[in-house]
Amino acid sequence: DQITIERALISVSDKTGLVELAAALTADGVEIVSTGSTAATIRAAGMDVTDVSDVTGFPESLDGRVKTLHPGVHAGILADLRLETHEAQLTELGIKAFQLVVVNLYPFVETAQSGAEPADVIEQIDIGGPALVRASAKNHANVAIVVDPGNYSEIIEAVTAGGSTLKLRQKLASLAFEHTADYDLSVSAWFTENVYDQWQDDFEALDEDVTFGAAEEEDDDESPFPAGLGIEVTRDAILRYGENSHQAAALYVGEGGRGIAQARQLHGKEMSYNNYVDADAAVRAAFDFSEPAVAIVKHANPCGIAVAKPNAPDAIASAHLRAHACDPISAFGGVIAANRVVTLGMAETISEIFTEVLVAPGFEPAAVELLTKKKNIRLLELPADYERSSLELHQISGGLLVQETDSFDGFSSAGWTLVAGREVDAATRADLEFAWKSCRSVKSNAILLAHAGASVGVGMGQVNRVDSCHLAVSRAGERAEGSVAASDAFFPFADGLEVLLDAGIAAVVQPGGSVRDAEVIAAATAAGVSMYFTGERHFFH
Ligand code: 93A
Repeated sequence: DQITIERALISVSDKTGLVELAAALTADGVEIVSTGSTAATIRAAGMDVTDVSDVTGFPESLDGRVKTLHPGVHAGILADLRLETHEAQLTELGIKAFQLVVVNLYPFVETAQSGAEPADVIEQIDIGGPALVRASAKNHANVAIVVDPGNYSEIIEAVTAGGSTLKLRQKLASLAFEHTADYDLSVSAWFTENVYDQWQDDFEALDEDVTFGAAEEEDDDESPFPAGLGIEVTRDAILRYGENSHQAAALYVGEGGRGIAQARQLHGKEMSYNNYVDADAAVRAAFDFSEPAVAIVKHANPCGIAVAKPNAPDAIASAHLRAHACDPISAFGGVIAANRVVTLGMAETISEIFTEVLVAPGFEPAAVELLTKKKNIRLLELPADYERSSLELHQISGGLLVQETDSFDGFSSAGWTLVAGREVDAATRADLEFAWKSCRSVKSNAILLAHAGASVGVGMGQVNRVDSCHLAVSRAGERAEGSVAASDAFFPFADGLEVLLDAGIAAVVQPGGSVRDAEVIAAATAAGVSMYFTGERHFFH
């Protein structure tokens, strides 16, 4: 599998180590073919080099846009010489094969970062280079591809030792595809940014006319939504990637915001798109409570929420322990939000659990000291006066949906109606209030089972309520018995409720309002379980 190197194509923007490489190849009798300034550099160092235009019989044209994009080059790279037919065709076409290709690409990222004009940035999108790299990497059975001056010494050693091995060529091919993929991702991110910049201009243009919240005197429209949103956002960071690694992403920060976007990162790897989505959901859940509360989120859904009495010893650590106990399997790799300063006690527990992000209004110095020993956890400190945005925006194709945030705070059971069973005792009532509030942070259809100020089973995001009930019950296991249940919207039939009743819940709270409420109430009554109607639902999508 060793391939002797007789002919090399070198086309590099970064000339680091070029002369040394060319000298080593020349010393070993390798013929070098090169493009414009690469050839000039080699020639200036006193070595022989063949111009690529002599190989193609075609001048480098269109200001260099077309240099190596020619069958005379690409057939020489792509021929699979294990096949007699390929060898015969090369001979017939008068094309000589390459065994080594050395390319590094136009400095696109550097040019974009220098603040160059878009037209100049676009000119630095390398087309011919990636084609050379990908063709060589595809044909690694025959060709070695080097994209990084850091690998020159390795290839020089191989040439001197008599040729490249398959193992080396495979490794180089993998690096090559990684290199072109990274390159394209940067190009794509640049395009995305430019699009967002245009949006920002649009937002700013709107702002001149309308400011959200300040009703124009002559504006007699009663709606809280002005004709334009007037929301100003500024790009704060380009994220590693979006929801998936093939999606580019950026964070835009709203003027005067005091939310997760304004949080300060104290430690850890860069935040990702998904980290922000989950951190926002976790903070939303934890900050719904005035007492010390912790929410653990995975894929934008809580897998544990708990509160603690403010005067309990190390209340926030206790809330975390009980939130974690709800579903330790799901909490692995989760995002944790606390609505109080993270104590050393809480940090000690978290340091034992693989956690992506921990976000809180503050951290005890000893907690930071302990957690910064873990390199994988990201620590985010919220602005002191954290507040959720009053508007929620959701993009749909061609536009935006805008709604007021669900800031309803009538969570007290005082306004509820008892529709089945007897009035519950104070502790059960407190658990019902906790469950009802918690379940509005759970994606619909949401069923949340709770006991003693902690969720014990969460059923989220199902397309029917019966499945959410099954999920909550199965996650709770034995803890379902005697727990209380909350449902974010009414039970359309008795079937979902029956799953909860069979599991032995003690009480249930739900909005009511189904045409089949009578059936649902009858099921609760028959089971001797207390049921309250809130008259208010809390969908969350
Ligand atoms: O403009 S290109 O997209 N078209 C091509 O045909 C082509 N061939 C090589 N860019 C092309 N290259 C790139 O030119 C290489 O990737 C390398 O970065 C650069 C080397 O050009 P020079 O030798 O003139 O500095």
